[in-house]
Amino acid sequence: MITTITFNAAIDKRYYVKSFTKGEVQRVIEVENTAGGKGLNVTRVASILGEKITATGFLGGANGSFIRKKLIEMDVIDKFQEIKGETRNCLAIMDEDGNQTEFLEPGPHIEEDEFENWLDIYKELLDKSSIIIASGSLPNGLKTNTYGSLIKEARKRGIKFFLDTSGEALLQGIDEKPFFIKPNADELKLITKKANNTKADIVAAILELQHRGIELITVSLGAGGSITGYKDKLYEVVLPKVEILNPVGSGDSFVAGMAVAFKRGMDIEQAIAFASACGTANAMEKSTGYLTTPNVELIMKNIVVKPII
Ligand code: TA6
Repeated sequence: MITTITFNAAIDKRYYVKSFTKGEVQRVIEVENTAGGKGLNVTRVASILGEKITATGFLGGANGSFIRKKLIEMDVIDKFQEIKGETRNCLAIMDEDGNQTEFLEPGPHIEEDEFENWLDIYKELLDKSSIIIASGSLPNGLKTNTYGSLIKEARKRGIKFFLDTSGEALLQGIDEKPFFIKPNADELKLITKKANNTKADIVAAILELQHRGIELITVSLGAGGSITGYKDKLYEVVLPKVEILNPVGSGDSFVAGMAVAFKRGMDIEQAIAFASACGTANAMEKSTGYLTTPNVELIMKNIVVKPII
């Protein structure tokens, strides 16, 4: 079973405007509200791909109730811990030139007893999960080593832990050797404390992280594709050109695709192609953290995965 963790869930509000000018009144042409936060984007995409997902984390207030209704619609098992605080909103403003501006609220404060109650849920899910995916920022009240402590418990049970976060939470999570991470160039620089301006820099950084015990590492290069390291081999991906409608959630869709690929026993080159196709298919949709399987299949045919070493 695949379990997703979203500690800092959000209602992702997508505003489509003609043009976005600071300091002016803006009439919004189109609004879309989705169950968001990285982990819930992963949850939705993995569900569309045909997996039965258990989703956990924290939800509270009217926003939390909205998300619980969406979980029912997605046929996802809801194992979220109810909190007193209000689940946040995250705003993505898109204009007709394709520019995107995001406003990410910090989210609610998590009380100590709420986290303790959630740990009981986590312990129960450890016995049922083959893959755990934790994505996104940590809300106030959670220690920066929270992901690290969860990874430690998962590793003891041979569970593959996929971690997609940033900042101090990523740095401390890495110390506990998650199975998979997907740092972007800035996060990679934070981890290795070395420049990564060239492909050779990125290859060296990935090999260093594998040496530190992380088995699967993908460095996203945005539209330029990605470089992945697995079992002492590295692969680069050349993506087909597609019309981009909304790139928000593409990283989350990639993570969902990679986890589903490993659950289905794909070999590494198929897994990289499948995950990359999911990330690209998401960007082809106006909705955030969404894709269609026909698009994934179509893109799979046009993706090139090349071994580097
Ligand atoms: O990756 C896109 C996204 O999931 C948005 O949907 C928005 O919810 C944001 O990231 C949340 O990021 P955070 O790092 O705060 O969890």
